[in-house]
Amino acid sequence: MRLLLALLLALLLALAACGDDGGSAAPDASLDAPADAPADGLPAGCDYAEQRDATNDTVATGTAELTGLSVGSGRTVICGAFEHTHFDGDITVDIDAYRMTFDGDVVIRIAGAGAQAIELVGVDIYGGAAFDQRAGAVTFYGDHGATALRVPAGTYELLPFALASQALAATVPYTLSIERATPCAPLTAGGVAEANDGAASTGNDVVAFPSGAPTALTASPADLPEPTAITILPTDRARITGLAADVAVADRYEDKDTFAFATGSATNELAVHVGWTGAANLDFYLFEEGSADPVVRALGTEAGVEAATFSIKPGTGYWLLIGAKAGGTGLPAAYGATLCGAAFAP
Ligand SMILES: [Ca+2]
Ligand SMILES: [Ca+2]
Ligand SMILES: [Ca+2]
Ligand SMILES: [Ca+2]
Repeated sequence: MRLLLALLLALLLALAACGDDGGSAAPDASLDAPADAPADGLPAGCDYAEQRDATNDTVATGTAELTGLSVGSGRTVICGAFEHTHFDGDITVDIDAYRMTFDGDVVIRIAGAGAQAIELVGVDIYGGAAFDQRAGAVTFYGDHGATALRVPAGTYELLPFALASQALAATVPYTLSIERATPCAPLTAGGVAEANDGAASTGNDVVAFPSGAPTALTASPADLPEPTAITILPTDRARITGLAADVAVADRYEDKDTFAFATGSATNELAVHVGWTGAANLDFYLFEEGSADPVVRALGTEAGVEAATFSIKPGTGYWLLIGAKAGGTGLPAAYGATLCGAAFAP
């Protein structure tokens, strides 16, 4: 009996060791395979490969592929493709859905050579018992797409999508990857302080947010972004501070503060954390320098923090705009923003 128990324990330990491997969850993997070898038949670098493209669109009538994957210690990779053969005549090129489990802080990314040429590529993430509660989203921008999620442990569906006004000329393979996040730890001192907002708090507004209309450059020629002189390298953290003033405006935001910065030649991801105290609702937007069309919108309603992780273009000038939502309380509010650069090999 004791021998039987020992054998059972050894078997359980072996199974547990397999479960630690960054995501090789194929149930048919043989027990004596090396811990990080891909399961039988999978392409190199893939922990799961798309199996039934024609029936995995849950936005239509399909069902998610049950990958059996969970987030492990490394990067878990799902390999799929945006098929060029089933454009729906409207805007849908291909939508695929994959079910997997994760917990806590994760980063979800999508990459694929050729995906940048498709009009809109991203990933929607759904949780809840019926997988109908949106837990997050990725937008492909630059050379990949990324987002950081903080979610309860559970099972989620990831839906990579490609949308365009016409069919693709050729199928575009993609990798959808999930790994544990390294949070952008907020800096609490120093940095570049807002300096040019003026008595009316409009000196650095730059972008207007008219109700019911798209964002636009302000009509005033007198406002300019704050020149932070920050160039974010992949390992950099930088801090910006300012004051969201209590001003009356006919706009969706009261005080808007815009800060110019640039990315280094190897920086293709950025995490931004904005923190403040009190009841104000601050949001932030990211614009390519000179444009009023946002590439990132961080519009959460959590008290005292607004944070997002996203892909970004290397060697590019950007504007970070921090705005105080109109109609709330808690202004003026002093804020600190921390920018954390990163490099991801797509
Ligand atoms: Ca599909
Ligand atoms: Ca597909
Ligand atoms: Ca200000
Ligand atoms: Ca301002």
